[in-house]
Amino acid sequence: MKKVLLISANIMKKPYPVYPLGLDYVAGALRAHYETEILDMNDFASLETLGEQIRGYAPDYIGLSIRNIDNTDTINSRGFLSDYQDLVAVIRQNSPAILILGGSGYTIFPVEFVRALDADYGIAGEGERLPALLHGLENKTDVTALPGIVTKLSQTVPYQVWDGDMHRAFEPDAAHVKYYRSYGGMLNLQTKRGCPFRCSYCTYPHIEGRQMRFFAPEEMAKQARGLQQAGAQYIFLTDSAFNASYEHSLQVAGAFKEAGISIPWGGFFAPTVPPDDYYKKLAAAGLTHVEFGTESMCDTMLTNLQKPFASADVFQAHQSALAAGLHTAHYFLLGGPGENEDTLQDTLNGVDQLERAVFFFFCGIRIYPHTALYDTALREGQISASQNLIEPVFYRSPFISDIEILKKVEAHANGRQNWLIGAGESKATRILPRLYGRGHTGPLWEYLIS
Ligand code: B12
Ligand code: SF4
Repeated sequence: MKKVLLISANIMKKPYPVYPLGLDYVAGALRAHYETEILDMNDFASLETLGEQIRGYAPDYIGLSIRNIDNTDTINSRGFLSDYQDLVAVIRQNSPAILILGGSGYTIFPVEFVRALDADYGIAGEGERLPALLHGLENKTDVTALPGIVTKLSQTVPYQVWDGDMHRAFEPDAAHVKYYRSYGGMLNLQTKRGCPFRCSYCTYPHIEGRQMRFFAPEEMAKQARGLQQAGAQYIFLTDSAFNASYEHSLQVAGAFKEAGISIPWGGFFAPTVPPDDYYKKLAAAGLTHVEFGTESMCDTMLTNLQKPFASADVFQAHQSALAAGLHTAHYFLLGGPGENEDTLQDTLNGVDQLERAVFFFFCGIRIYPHTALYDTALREGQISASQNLIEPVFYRSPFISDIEILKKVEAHANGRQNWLIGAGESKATRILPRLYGRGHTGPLWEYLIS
């Protein structure tokens, strides 16, 4: 059997290290025909140790997973391209294997990354296509005819969501699983792919597709049990918006309850008006943390950002989550098209009315290709069509600067510790390692709610 080494390149540890779930799916797709191993850069002290591991395994192919491109923070913006270039240099020094890129971040800039990292191939979108690429290479067929395949000569990428089987290969004894167990104990799980909404700045529908593809609730409960037995202390559901289907999310919660999942879990939610007792039912099945992608409390801005709800809906969703006894957080994206002093003030006033929650404020919205915001920025001359956006570029509202937004939010927050501005890195850096060190588990932002 030929050998595939799958490497997760992500070493970002904030807000906490993230288990490389995508590679479990890639390994699941390869398992029948290839010997496969996963190496996680979070679990390596140095690039030298990585070199030794690569030589020892002697793979025929190396799949490199690129999750993050940058930290998406206007205040302390940091891109990771040069780190990935260093990593690829070590891979190339230690192996003649064919190098293939993939991952969620990669999918946003597939052609740019293959060139910048001098990789042999890339797969934009789902890695379940990797076996088809490898078969094609082995049988010397034209692999560029496959959807999502990128070479150094590609100009554009024919993209299509995967409609075949999807299997997660989770190895409870793998070295990297131990790493996450020892650092916060958080593992993750995906209950569906795709987001049907059209928020103007968001890459998720491009990465995962617009049509929701659901995993069977019983299969999800089985996976959750596997994670629990492997020592997970908390499960993050990585769905773009877990409640994008109220029906399916309730079925998943029901299956968790039935399967006796006893560890807490959480995920991203859209603050749309929930059906009666929705959050109570989820809480009864173990949901503890709700992270709302709220973005603004001003209706004009919610419309401009093409959000599928209004500020009145946010209040209802919030109250309903609180009534269910859940820890609640809201994320805000400030500085989008049309943001000005008044819209910002509306948001700040609205946030004041959301009790007992944590608020994460991002000032300035990252511009990504394949989004409506990209088209707006292009029209307004903020970017050019030929511009490479791997190095982060943020949308600037013509009516208020990021600095003014930041100052206004900071003044309004007035030191309240549940208002995290920017990526909230300094507060998180101070607090999180201490809490994890004392054996606390999960996302832990609830400790900021006074
Ligand atoms: C869930 C999530 C989070 C959660 C993770 C919680 C957890 N414990 O898992 C939280 C909230 C913590 C989070 C944090 C951050 N996130 Co985030 N997150 C996501 C999200 C929504 C899903 C990722 C996921 O797990 N998907 C499910 C798995 C199954 O899919 P996958 O990993 O994409 O893998 C598939 C394919 O990509 C492919 N594939 C993957 N690897 C490989 C390798 C090869 C060789 C091949 C061929 C294919 C392949 O095949 C897989 C199966 O189909 C994505 C957006 C999205 N919809 O993808 C953003 C996303 C990854 N996040 C992003 C960012 C920026 C961040 C933060 C930096 C934000 C911040 N400033 O704090 C942090 C970084 C955290 C860290 N330590 O790394 C960006 C990355 C792009 C960028 N600009 O860098 C994304 C893409 C969102 C966006 N803005 O576009 N995130
Ligand atoms: S912001 Fe959330 S709800 Fe909107 S398109 Fe993105 S994932 Fe979907």
